[in-house]
Amino acid sequence: MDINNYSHRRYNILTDEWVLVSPHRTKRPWQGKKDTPTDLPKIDYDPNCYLCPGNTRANGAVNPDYTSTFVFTNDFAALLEDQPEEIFEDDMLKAKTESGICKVICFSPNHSLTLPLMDVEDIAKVIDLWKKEYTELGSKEKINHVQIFENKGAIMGCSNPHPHGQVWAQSSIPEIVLKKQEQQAKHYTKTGKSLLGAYIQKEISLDERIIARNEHFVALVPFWAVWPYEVMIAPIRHYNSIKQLNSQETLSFSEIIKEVTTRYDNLFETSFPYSSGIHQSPTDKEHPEWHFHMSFYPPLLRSAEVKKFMVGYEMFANPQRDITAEQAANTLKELSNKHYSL
Ligand code: H2U
Repeated sequence: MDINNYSHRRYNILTDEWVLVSPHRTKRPWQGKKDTPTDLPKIDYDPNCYLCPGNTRANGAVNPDYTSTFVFTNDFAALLEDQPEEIFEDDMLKAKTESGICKVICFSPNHSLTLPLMDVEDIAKVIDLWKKEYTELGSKEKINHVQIFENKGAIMGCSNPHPHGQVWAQSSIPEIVLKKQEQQAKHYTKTGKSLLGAYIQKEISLDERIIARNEHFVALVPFWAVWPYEVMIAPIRHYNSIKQLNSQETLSFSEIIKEVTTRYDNLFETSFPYSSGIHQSPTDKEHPEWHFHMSFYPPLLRSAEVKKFMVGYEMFANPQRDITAEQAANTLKELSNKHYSL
């Protein structure tokens, strides 16, 4: 039976959630909103950019003349360090204080670059900084989880095209991470093996959704993908966190990030927007069940101007997609690995 001949639901083994898939809807006409496509910034240095080297940030702090990566504590942090541990409870009203540290990471001093346009060695330096922040923040007494992420493109709420990402470290383990932890722990307790590791082996044997692969990593459109061109990058070996990557594996991670983001840009010949994030072991204790992975959630659907909206049924009931994960994987796989602008 070809499941794609039917409207159907697919199960996400990592979150224990379902996505509704409607392959027959891909032909429906579109007369809705068009966004202006994102153009690549053309200047290496912007005197008005608060992330460029030597410039003054919104709160008056001055960036150093950095030549590689640069990290600083977010001047408008969503989480504050060392909050008192207080619980507020009034019948059914409940709240708790939450301590945390938010940082901004500049990937490069060059304002005009994005990950697909950076050298593999320079992306590796970003990964090394992610490792350092994960390790240092995670070792703090009040920090139990470190979320690394990037918002790319104005359409994703990114405030500035200068290549950068963020790190939010906090005392609680966030909801989505907890769901993934529970599913992985169930499998690990039963089999002594990684749930994601088993899934990756299945995907390698089927070869229907894999878009890139190297010695240490695979990149694939997950069977249960929600966003049209959602991609997951995962190490083939069962690593709980990015901390375990040696220098060769870090380069492999860097290569596959460059490959995925290059294919993304080539899809609609635009600087492809997305939110990406790394899910990995929380830092409260050892988590042998965790298999780290990096997910990319891009909003674009059928051109640089037409994005998918998570509205209506998706807001009230369940995520839904039209093009199948296999169609998306085929499209991404067939694109060139050389950036369209070069
Ligand atoms: P985006 O990645 O979503 O663009 O966010 C950039 C972050 O940079 C944002 O969280 C911070 C904002 O608080 N920021 C500073 O810390 N200093 C500044 O001078 C401007 C922006």
